[in-house]
Amino acid sequence: MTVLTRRNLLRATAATGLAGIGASIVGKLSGFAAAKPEPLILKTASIEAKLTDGAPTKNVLTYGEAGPPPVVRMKKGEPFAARLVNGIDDPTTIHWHGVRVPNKMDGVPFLIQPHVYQGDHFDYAFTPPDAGTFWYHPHCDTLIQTGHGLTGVIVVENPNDPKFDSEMVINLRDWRLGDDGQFIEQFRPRDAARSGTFGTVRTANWLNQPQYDAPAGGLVRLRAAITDVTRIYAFRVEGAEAVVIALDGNPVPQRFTPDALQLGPGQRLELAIRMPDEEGAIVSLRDVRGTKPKILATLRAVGKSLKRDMRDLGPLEVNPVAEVDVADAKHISLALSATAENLPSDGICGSLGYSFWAINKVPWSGDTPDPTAPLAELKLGKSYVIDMENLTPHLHPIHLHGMSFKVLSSSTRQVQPFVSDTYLIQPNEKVQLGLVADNPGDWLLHCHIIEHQKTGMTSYFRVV
Ligand SMILES: [Cu+2]
Repeated sequence: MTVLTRRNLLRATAATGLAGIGASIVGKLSGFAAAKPEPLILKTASIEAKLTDGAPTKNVLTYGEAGPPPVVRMKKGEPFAARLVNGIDDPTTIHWHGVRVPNKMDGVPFLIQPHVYQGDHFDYAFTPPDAGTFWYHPHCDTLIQTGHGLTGVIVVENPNDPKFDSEMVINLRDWRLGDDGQFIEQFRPRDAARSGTFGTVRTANWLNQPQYDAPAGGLVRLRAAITDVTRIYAFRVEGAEAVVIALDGNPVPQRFTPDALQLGPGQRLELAIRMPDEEGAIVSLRDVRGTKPKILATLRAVGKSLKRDMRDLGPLEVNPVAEVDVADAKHISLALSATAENLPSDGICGSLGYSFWAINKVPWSGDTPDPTAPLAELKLGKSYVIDMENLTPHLHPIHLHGMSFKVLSSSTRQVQPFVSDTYLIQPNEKVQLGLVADNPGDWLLHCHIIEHQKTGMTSYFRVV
């Protein structure tokens, strides 16, 4: 039996020769790349930041020199480049969550790329095929590095989008801080085995309930990303007409009012909000989940009313995601469960020292003949339907790297056929997700409650 070590895993991955770019949609688009753009420098740093009313918090991590990681802007179909420079003590990488990049740009250490150690750099370059709201974060030591701040929002612009009067980008996340405003332990095993360990301080753009100005009577495009490691939100807007126009980077087939709309870590919400006509009127974005509802951020109407109408807004352009051929699709069954095992395991890029969760009864890395084997091998260009069942009493935002899927059906609720990279599966729900395996390489599939990911709910698909 092969013993899993990080070195072995990297070697195994290199031996498959899958890291290169094949005839994928992403590859095709990036094949016509124009002039090489100047790379955006994303340098990790450990800083002090004001996150509470008390003393500044030490050992906060960011990209840049101060404040939250920048909103990274890209253009659909145009080459993008970034240089990750590692200025912190621990090794890191960048994963571009939801962006369909070539495999070698996906930022998963050991499976795909080596670690970037302190003082080193790594150049990322790709052409985003889809417009929408995405986000970026490390994919190593994820609980600590994202828990301490390394989560930024990506906006991929499309010149064909309808015109809004204002745009807001909101990065939603918590911090595990004690009364003195300093970090406390990032997780508790008993919580990791349930819905995860929650933060103690909740923020939007690293602020407690920030307020932003927006034109009275205008149309606002609000882009929110849940970059927290644990928290599931239930969104509602008060004080204005608001409709969901996109989820997880893709336009929704039918717009709807967010009425306690549940979204989990890794997911993104795009709203069109029609501001009130009266100057000074306040619109609030709320999380109404659980016993402690929270106003996340507010918008204040300013100026003379622009008198816009929600019906002025044309549709968002659909992203070029291949249509799944359901009749011809091969089915892949995935059962999400708790595991009775409680053994330390060396998962991809570190472990929390526990194993609480499993996919098809195998916690990563499980006691299988080949612990580095993929969950399934998919044929390039073929259609697949993932039949995913949640056997646990908890919700899990399951995220697939590298490819988008379409939600086909659910056993427990009416679902729109929306396109996504992250599905928040409910307890006892069975869901069918359709996809075309059009991007070659090794692609992680994992729960985005990071403690669940790190204690077994992780695996990967291989597309060849
Ligand atoms: Cu989970």
